[in-house]
Amino acid sequence: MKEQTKNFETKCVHSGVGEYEFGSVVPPIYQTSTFKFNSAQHGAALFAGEEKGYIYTRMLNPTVEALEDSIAELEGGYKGLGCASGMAAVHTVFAALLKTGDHVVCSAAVYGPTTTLLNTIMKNFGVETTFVDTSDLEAVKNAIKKNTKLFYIETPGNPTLAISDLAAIAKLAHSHNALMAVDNTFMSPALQRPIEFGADIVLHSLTKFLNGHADVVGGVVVVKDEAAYKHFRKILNQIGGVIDPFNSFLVHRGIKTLSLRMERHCESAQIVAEYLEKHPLVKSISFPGLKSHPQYELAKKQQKGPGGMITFEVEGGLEAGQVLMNSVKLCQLAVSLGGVESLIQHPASMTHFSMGKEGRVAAGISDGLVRLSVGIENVNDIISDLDNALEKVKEVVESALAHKE
Ligand code: LCS
Repeated sequence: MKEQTKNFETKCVHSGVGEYEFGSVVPPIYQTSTFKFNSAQHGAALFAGEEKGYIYTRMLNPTVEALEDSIAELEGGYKGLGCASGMAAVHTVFAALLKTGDHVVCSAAVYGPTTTLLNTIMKNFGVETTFVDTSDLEAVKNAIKKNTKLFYIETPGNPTLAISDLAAIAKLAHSHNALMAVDNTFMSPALQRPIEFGADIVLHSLTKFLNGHADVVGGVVVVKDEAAYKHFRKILNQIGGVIDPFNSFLVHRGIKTLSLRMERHCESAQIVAEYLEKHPLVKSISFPGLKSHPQYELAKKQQKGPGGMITFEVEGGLEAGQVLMNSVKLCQLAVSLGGVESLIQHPASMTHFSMGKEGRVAAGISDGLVRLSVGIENVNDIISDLDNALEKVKEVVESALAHKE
């Protein structure tokens, strides 16, 4: 019989799910730190890698592995490695691929702590980084050095939503014997599968769209072959930043609705972005589904949808932006993103504060920028919330103008 190839929506429901005791339909939670050996010889054989089996949860756990297999299948990779957080995943990638004397080309617009990790801990270990606008291919080419070993790309970038050409950068990386790692957090595999464009490594903060319910912190690294998997597993085992079984179970559960949620995130964010773009108090807006986005065409080529993230600036700069964030009621004023609830936050003073002003200016993150993660509530409710808050902004802007006169 021919094996049936599954479509993505079907994979979301079934990937990583096997056969279990008592006919359990979902993977059981193996909430154990360690696993009994049948004999001393069995234990020795497991440690020597001569037999397959579980030893100790930091090394591998069945509930964690079910999640890892699920994400690897969704991304089209060989295997996943579950990490304690998105930052643990970022660190695992750097620790596995870089050594003293190596150079990294990194997107300027990345999650703030990723920049800080490269600029502090990795720098202390003798790794040098050039941050460039990776949506500009010439800038990427100019940043390459003899010792460039890794191209670290976030697309769409956090928070500017600048989009980088994955296929072109992968080609560039490989022609320089370097690897390309892609942080796919903002898209999820439902909207973008970087391995299809040549990426060697894909990583995620599971905290966001993959889990989707704002109740877990986690991360994952997906690799393409067995050799890479063995190397990364060894590194992660040493670093120890692994996800635990219960959180793995929750994320795996969240993934079942990933394609449905992403459809709604994209559809609603498109409507919200079109509303904001027309609003007289919105000075600028970045959303990959708007024709005004500089990489609108590229987004259509490599993404299956625009995503659920919008960044915009209101007239009146930071002060007006703060009025907006203090006035919304449905949208929660909180960092993080990708959950069912709409969240709003201020990158310069929150998620990207650690980069410092200079880093933010170089990455195109102005003080007035506001970031919105559009949830799956009724879109009309999200728009009325923003509309009411923008009315408050109008009062502030008008009173500031009156004071000037
Ligand atoms: N990569 C991206 C693109 C992220 O947005 C984040 C977190 C991380 C990695 C790190 O993941 P974590 O360790 O938090 O699971 N981004 C956040 C944000 O924009 N607001 O709060 C967290």
